[in-house]
Amino acid sequence: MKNRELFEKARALMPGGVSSPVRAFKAVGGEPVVVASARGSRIWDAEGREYIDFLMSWGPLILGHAHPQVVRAVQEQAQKGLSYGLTNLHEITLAQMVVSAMPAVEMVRFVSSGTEATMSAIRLARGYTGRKYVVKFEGCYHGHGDSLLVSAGSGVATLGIPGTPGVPEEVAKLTLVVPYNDVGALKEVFERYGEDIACVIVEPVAGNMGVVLPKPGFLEAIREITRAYGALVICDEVITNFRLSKGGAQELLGRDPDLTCMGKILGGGMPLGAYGGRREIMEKVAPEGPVYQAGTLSGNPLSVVAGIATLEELFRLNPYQELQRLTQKLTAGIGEVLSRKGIPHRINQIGSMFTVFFTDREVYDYETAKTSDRELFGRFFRSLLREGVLIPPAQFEAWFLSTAHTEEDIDTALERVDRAVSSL
Ligand code: KE4
Repeated sequence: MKNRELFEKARALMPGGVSSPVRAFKAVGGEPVVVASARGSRIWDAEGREYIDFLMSWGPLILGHAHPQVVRAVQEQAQKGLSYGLTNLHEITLAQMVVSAMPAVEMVRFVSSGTEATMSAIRLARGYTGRKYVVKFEGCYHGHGDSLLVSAGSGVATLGIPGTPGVPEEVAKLTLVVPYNDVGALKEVFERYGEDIACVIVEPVAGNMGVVLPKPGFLEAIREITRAYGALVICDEVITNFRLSKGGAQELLGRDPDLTCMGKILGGGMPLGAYGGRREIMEKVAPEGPVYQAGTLSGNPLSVVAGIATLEELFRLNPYQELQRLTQKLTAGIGEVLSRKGIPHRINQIGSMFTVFFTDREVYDYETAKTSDRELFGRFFRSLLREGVLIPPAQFEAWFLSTAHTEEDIDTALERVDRAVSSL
């Protein structure tokens, strides 16, 4: 059955034919792809067409699709049961691996998604400080929790959704939004609300307005200002945990956060999130403390063994330099093609994640990210898809490489990029 027919069936049964908005290709046009299988750096649609994959399921698959060790771990665990509803051996193993890898995390609580991690961390920060305001940065996306769908990035930005339909203004007004990388604006909001601000939540490297890097001093300023006012820093590492280094962005960029949110790579492609941080804060979480958070499938053994297998292989390989080298080869090649065609562009890259913006402006926050020519991005996306390259179907997202992407994959991808750009 063709993608189109399948998608029509999907659309009749699920809003937009998808289980998550960005998968509907609304921002880029063209026929959404229905996936049949994937392995390593490749993914196949229902029509048997093969793509080199730089979407990589939005970040979890740093070892590539269907890594044998991860698949084997899940298969073996499945024989022993899919869910117990009580603490299982593997949760203890993974909790130890997380605490050992991220010094700012002394205790951790597993949940089933990044959204659950961030919404729980916000509740914990409010419960611990007794304060109600939350500060986030424009264009950052922290999942679809009510308090965080205010001027969010990712799918909210991509679809141009105002960000708060269904979220009462009484809730939305407790979220204060400032531009990313704008220390002055952050200082102003603290001068006005400081004593009532529970926390600042930040993507230490933004991935949801496209990749945007923190300017020197930005993360330090967040730490200093929050400390001065007694507010907590929540570092949202759902994308960056184990992506940029074993200790995530905070290992590279320091600034010991009070709480850290994790997901994606943590579960190796299975549903898993976590939040953790300083023991004196985490001990406020039920049943130890009064801040309630729960979940039937939290710490699920299948997800946890997938995470353990992923991190064990990742730590054994320590592939970060090689991932950076291959990624920079790809971004340099894309830059050459676009320059040769006289197409204005900016490529923001760190480690194995990057975004191509079609603008001649430096992109350092959401406003400058929005100067990208999104109509051109849509044509670029569709042209790449025709050539057999899958990238995120949205401008305000990150492309990802994995240890399964080879030198040949990058060379082939660059040939396909050249053909795709020629037909723009
Ligand atoms: P999930 O609930 O989607 O597992 O995680 C939410 C989340 C939290 N924090 C950050 C920094 C995130 O990037 C995300 C989710 N990322 C999006 C894409 N950038 C997931 C893709 C989607 O929404 O379908």
